[in-house]
Amino acid sequence: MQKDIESLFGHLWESYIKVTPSAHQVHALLGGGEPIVNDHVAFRTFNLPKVGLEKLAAHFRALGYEEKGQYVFKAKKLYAKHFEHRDPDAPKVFISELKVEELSPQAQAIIHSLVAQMPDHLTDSPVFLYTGAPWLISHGDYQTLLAESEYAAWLAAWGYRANHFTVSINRLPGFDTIQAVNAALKQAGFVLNTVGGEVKGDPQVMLEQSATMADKAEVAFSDGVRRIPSCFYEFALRYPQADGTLYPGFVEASADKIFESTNVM
Ligand code: OOG
Ligand code: NI
Repeated sequence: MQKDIESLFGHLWESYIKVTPSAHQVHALLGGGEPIVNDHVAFRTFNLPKVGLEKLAAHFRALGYEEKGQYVFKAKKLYAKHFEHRDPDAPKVFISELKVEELSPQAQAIIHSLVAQMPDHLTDSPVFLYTGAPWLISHGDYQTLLAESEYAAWLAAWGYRANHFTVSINRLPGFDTIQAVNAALKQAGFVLNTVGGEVKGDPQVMLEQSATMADKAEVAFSDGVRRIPSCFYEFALRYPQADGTLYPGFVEASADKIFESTNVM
């Protein structure tokens, strides 16, 4: 991998494992000490000019990533794009944004007040992609957002970081099916996301996915520290297309359920 890509993903991994300690156990369990190849990482943001999807995407485009797919999640009020790099070892990148204008006036006001706390040019440097929340929020405002949009609440609390890494089962020696991966995870005590079933997708849509339920970690709210859902690990198995190459995209119906891996249990 290009040095600059490797370095960015190294930083993303560091900030992710700080709040996702079980990621180490996932690697130990599935990798058996060998390096794990990641299929993709995902980011979340608000669709406001200062922090919209394209502000994040710019840093990946600068590294040679190209925009490939677009996705709409009507009920969750989200829009997303995915990006790929010609280097097959460079993880794909999935970036979604919340359509803030579709929320209640109260939720909109909270979100605008968070983004207003950010210095204007913070997103100019790729460092913002892994420095967490560039604002302070009260636990009360977090709960107000949570009642309306779990996505908004998660983003308000955790900010900019990889929301999940994703093990590429295609590149995982020792496991041929997603069912075998899920069985190993459950045997080790992991709790899987069961929304719509443990396996999202099937060979017909050329992508099967599963995910752990997010770890919990402490957030310093303006009025005290609370433990809330942080980040999760995803597992993806891609199937070959007619031309023999693996399907490179995402599947809206499956992604819609993967989002729920940060739900409060
Ligand atoms: C992204 C959920 C979608 C996938 O692989 O379909 C996704 C998120 O939870 O932010 O990552
Ligand atoms: Ni994902």
